[in-house]
Amino acid sequence: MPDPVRLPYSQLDQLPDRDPEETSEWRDSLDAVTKAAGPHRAAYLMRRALEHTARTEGTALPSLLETDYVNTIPTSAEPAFPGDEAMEARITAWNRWNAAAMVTRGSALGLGGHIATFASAAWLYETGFQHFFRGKEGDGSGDQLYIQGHASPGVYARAFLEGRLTADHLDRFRQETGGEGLPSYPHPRRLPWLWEFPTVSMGLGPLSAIYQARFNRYLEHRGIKDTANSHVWAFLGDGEMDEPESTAALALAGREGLDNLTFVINCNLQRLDGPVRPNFKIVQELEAQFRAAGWNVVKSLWGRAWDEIFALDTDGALIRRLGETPDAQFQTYATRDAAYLREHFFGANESLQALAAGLSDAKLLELFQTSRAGHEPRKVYAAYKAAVEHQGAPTVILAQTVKGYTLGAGFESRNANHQMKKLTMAEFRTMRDVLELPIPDSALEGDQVPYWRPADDSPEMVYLRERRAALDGPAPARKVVAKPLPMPADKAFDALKKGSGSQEIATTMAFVRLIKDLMRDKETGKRWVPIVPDEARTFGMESLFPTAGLYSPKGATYDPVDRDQLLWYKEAKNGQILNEGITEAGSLADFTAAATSYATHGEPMIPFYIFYSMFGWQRTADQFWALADQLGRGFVIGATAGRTTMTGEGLQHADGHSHLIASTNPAALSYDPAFAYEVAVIVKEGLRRMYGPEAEDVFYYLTVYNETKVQPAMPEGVEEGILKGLYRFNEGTRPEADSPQLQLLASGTAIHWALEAQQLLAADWGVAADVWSAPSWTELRRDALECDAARLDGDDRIPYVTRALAGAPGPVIAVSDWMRAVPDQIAPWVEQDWTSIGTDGFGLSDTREAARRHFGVDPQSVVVQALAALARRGEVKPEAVKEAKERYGL
Ligand SMILES: Cc1ncc(C[n+]2csc(CCOP(=O)(O)OP(=O)(O)O)c2C)c(N)n1
Ligand SMILES: [Mg+2]
Repeated sequence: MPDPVRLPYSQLDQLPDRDPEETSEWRDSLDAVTKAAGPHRAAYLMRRALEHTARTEGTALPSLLETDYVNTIPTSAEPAFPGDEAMEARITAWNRWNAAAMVTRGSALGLGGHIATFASAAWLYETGFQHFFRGKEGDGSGDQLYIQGHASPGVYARAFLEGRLTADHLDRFRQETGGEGLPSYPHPRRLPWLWEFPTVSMGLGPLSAIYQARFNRYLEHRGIKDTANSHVWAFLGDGEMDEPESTAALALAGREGLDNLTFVINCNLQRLDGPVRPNFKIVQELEAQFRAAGWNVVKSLWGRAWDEIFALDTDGALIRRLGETPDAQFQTYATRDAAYLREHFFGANESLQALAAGLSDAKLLELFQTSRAGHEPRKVYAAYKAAVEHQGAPTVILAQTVKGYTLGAGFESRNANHQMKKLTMAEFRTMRDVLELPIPDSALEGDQVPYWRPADDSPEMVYLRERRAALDGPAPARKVVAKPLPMPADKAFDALKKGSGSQEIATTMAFVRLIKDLMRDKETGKRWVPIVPDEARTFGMESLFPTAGLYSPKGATYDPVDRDQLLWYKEAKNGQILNEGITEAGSLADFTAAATSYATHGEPMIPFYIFYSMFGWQRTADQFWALADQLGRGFVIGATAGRTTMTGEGLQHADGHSHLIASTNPAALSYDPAFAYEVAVIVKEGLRRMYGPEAEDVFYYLTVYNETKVQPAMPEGVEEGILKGLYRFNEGTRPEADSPQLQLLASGTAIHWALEAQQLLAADWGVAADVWSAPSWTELRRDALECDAARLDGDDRIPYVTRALAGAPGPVIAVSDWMRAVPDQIAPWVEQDWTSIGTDGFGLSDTREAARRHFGVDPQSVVVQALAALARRGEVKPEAVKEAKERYGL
């Protein structure tokens, strides 16, 4: 059977042809046009017909996904340019110069940097700085700028002109260890007064920008802050668009009509190694993708030099040729002479040959080498204005540029230019001439190229300052206005500290109950931002639906299926819960926006993002890294944690390692609480450390389990131990005065295996074991590392873990539902004999008991390991291990 989808559309159309004669008349007239005036004319008429029909009321036609390879806004439709173009050209030229100079000067030390990216994008940034980007001195929020990482030298150069940085700073580009250095890329953690958003791990910027724009709406709809004036600008490379994260949330932005968001994609057609789409057209591909996702697309491709030849293109031959030329060919054209252009581009047909015959060689070179819309402030301004004024959809500007523009023939359009880190003095002299900078030859004779800045009272500097003042001060800028949150009342925490009586509850449930209570707090309740990627029911959070509501900018435009039930799925415009659907990356982007709202908007929010622990750190560790760079604060909850605790889900669900990944992130404080009261103590301390008067730039990672257990009441005096990561939960009793003794350390749900092993050891082997809860192996290790470092400086601090265990008799056995490397983190500072057991290897699906036996972490296996440790010390007889194995069937 032939593939039915390949049939002509006329045969697939579900609407019957009511008048085949009329249909064929239409077809015939199109044929006639094609014959008489060519296919381009026929296509033109079709487009006009589509447009006309779409405008007729009641006719829904799909819009075209691709337009011609020309500017969306023709010169005739450009708005008046409100700036002084010559003045701005001089300022841009300084920035180009200083950016290239700072990288070149640093390259002498072998430090590296990038020149070609900013060179191609200079006007894209400058037009924003002069006319659009709002600083924070107005409403405290301003615009949010996601700057392309490799363009940062240009942003530093501008900050230098503005007087925010000195020449000394520029000379400390990429030399951060001595203080006052400038980080290679936008890193808020390294330069927190300037950078707001880390972008250089490509793909994360665009994803974050979309969720930032959405979070701005959330803050507004929830009545927390009016963010209507904030615009999110994301500057991206065309190569960067290949990262899956770059396009992952386009549909969300389109669906929610985020007209407070603009993507500016610098389409220089090159990435690091070579062309982005050698045989294809990246601009056209992106146009179709963005349009399909509901975005407003503005293509800014050609400079004004092209206008006069477009006017000569009466039969559309030029537009067709532009449309069929692959990107890598354009790159080549930009480096060839006029004869090559006449032969290869215009030689394609007579029409084009005739067109080129009327053009000078100089004109041809101008067209192909430099005339790009992204190099012309009027065209960039027109695109930006269209973007900020467009309503109901986000805008993407596809700006065509030449990579390395103004850096001379050695750079422009060259495949290797991304990694070229310096200009020779001769190249600087040429650049000076091209940019018409008043730098005397004498200044370009030494071996170091100088920075250059006009006098403070020069018209350029006055203009620059006036423009920034009109736009609410400098940008990018990060500002933290201290606004500590009051601590919620103890009641909510106390409920957990009392224990669950005879009721069995999982730590996940305990956590959810706690948060539910905290969300009722009068002062801070509304600041909680619950985030969950479609697993709320799994974690028992559906009880939050009707009370907190699920955020939806449209509210609910339908009659909910479960409206008559208690726990109905209540969507609301002011809903508090962000349920993103199945996207951990999107949820973490949400979290990042909420976790940094204290700085971005001066409004501290308390996000908690709860996920299947396996799909958090493992999938999105790099985003957690960016979150830490961005100084985010909040609670991250890995639920259904542990390799063996979730029954039956198996290899790809069974997380036995996220704590190890989390331990690699210096801003993440990781905890694996065993009991509900530990959760309460940790969350309370988290609120104090992240939202109190001396707020720290950290976030918390807690793992919670779905195994129901009786939760004990909190013993006296254990709070410090919980927070530091270790405390003795109970002591074993020695049946005889000389019974062997040992220490069982456990975290998370493994505490219950240790407690059972404690009983077996006493009953079956006459061994007394103390049981310790270790809520944070990672924090214990960090403390120990700090102590080691302090010791080198003569400060004899003893690690907490060593002190806590000091004098505890017998060997130490550590057990958890994580791989051994997690508890092994503390082994060097434990003076006793050390054994760890854990769940190394791939998970599998089975009952909890069977899985634990398989990994050798169930209570009986703990007993065997304990006996082995004692046997090694001669404290039990050597045969005890074998006997125990037989007795327990291991
Ligand atoms: C996730 C990630 N992978 C790789 C890189 C290394 N890298 C930096 S820039 C670059 C090429 C960028 O090309 P494009 O996005 O087109 O930017 P352009 O400089 O051309 O504007 C690469 C591969 C990175 N920074 N991040
Ligand atoms: Mg590129």
